[in-house]
Amino acid sequence: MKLDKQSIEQHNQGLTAKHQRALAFVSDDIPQVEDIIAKLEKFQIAIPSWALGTGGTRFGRFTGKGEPGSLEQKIEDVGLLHALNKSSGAISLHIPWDIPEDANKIKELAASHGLVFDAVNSNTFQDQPGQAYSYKFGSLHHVDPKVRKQAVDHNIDVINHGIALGSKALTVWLADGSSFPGQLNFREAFQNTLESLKEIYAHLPEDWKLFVEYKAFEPFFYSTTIGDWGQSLLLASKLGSKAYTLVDLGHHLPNANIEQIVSLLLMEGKLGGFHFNDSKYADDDLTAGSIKPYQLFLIFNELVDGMDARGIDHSSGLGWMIDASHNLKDPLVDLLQSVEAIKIAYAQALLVDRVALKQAQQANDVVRAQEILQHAFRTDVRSIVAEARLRQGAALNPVALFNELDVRGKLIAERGSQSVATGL
Ligand code: LRH
Ligand code: MN
Ligand code: MN
Repeated sequence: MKLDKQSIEQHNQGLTAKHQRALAFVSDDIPQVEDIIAKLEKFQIAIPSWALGTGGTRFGRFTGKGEPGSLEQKIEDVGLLHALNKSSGAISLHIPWDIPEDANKIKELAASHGLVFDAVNSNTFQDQPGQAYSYKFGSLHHVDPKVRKQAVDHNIDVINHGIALGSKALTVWLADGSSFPGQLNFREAFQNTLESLKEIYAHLPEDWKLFVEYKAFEPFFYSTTIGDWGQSLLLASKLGSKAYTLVDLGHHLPNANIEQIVSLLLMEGKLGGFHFNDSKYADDDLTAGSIKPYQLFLIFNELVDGMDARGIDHSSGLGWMIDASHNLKDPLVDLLQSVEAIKIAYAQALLVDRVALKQAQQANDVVRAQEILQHAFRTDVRSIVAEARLRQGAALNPVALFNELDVRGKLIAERGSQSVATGL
């Protein structure tokens, strides 16, 4: 299904008066509001192909209906999101979960929804049917060179799929690690990973990037071979100028100061991009901004502080993506909420009075510095984000319109009510 312009316009008309009141009220105190709206209009956040169906925990999956069963339907879903918010104009594929059989056809279909292809993701954390060697004990770090070669070849294959689709980056996330002390030699595992990544790096086209994603633990519980930003940065630095560290917000040990990590990676020119999600405990993969919105704001505060002159949209070269899992909410609604939370955090970060903050820092005026940040964070910028959407022809309230139009009901009518994820 596709959303027609008329339904969006009709929805917007119904909300215009209320929206204008809220916008006028907040804009009164924000002289640079037009600049903020222009920046929000440009900002796009990619949707991963694996987030469109029901996710789960290792204890179960609860079925969703009308979920996409093919790559074509996943593209259709991202197209719906993009029509509703005009901020989800890219899709990120996980291979082999989503193999584009006919790249040109898939590209054309995506383009018909206004979508491009973001980073491609390799998968050496699961065994695939017919695969010669198992990844039970790791992939790029494996003690057996034959396993490493299989994993390297898979990554090269993923790059080739990405080239055909017009992607410009490969994201490598490894489950490689150990669950018991003594199980592996840390240095050898790291060296093997580096050597394997070098082989993959050698196949990157000139204008591509390699994102090295880190994760503190899980699926292994004693060590992860790329366990934190230091290890990722070490690899990225040794690999070369096309390699960067990717920050997944859920991949840190509890209470890590992610905004500080972001600021230093940015300073070093090694920040590749983000996988946005939120968590209370670890890799909970919850809706962005649902648990720690202040942290999300502080991350954007560092981004704006470090690179606002360049602008932080896609032209900055950073990868912006959601990486969440949906077990309770409709995945499409959840993704709309995540995109909204990210844009709110960005808008709030643009409000920070940087001159005053600098002065407060220079004067060690702790109270003033806190006031400045919290003033921005506590400003209700929702109407500013909505105005950016309105100007792009998207919905003033995407979640409300999704429900008004019964989008899920229509998808169920089209695709059937059997869950693709569980067959129930
Ligand atoms: C690992 C991860 C990584 C994978 C995705 C499915 O926890 O965040 O980015 O590619 O989940
Ligand atoms: Mn991730
Ligand atoms: Mn994760």
